[in-house]
Amino acid sequence: MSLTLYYSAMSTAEITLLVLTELGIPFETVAIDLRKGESKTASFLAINPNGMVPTIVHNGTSIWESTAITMYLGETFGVDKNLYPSAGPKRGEAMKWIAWSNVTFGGAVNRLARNTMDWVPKEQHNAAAAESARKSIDDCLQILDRELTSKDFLLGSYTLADAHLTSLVDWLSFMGIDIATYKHVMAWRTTCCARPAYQAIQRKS
Ligand SMILES: N[C@@H](CCC(=O)N[C@@H](CS)C(=O)NCC(=O)O)C(=O)O
Repeated sequence: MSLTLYYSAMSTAEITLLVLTELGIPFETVAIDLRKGESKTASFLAINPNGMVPTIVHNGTSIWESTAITMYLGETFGVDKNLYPSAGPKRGEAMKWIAWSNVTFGGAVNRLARNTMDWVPKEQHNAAAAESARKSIDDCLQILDRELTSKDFLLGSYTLADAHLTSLVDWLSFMGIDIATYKHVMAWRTTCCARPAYQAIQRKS
């Protein structure tokens, strides 16, 4: 079996690193320095024409998009380890949360970042767009908080859907957004971050 993760620190690839670490399967890491343009070289574009991390190559097949990667790794390696549901409604729930993490929640976080953060030139910032993104993030956190009122994890027990979302929720702290008022989200995040896989990644970076 050969499995390679094309990775850059402090990027969406952190999600896949956490998922792979939770699964405890052997993989190789190839560091891609985004600032040096290594995601846009001909050799990397041949693996992912979008020029983005994360990308994995599993036994010669290239898979990109972090959501697809989490679902693929989950169904391939996670079912026996109770980290991903077998095919059926529970798997549908896992897929729902993984897609929501990037599209609805991650989309709002991205809009806020683009309209407030230093890496985007100030003249491109739009205060109304930033405000609307803040409102969307708040809506998402309320949905998540309600979901976690009656259970410890998204599907009841810990799965890769929790790993995927934990990694994205980390972005909020980088952006100075306090989640302390969402008590259930806070408790969930604390438990997820205490897991050995999450801790192992923090020690490496
Ligand atoms: N939708 C993609 C987004 C991945 C993405 O935005 N990756 C960024 C890093 S966070 C990237 O590789 N950018 C390429 C570059 O900056 O050259 C996913 O979820 O995998």
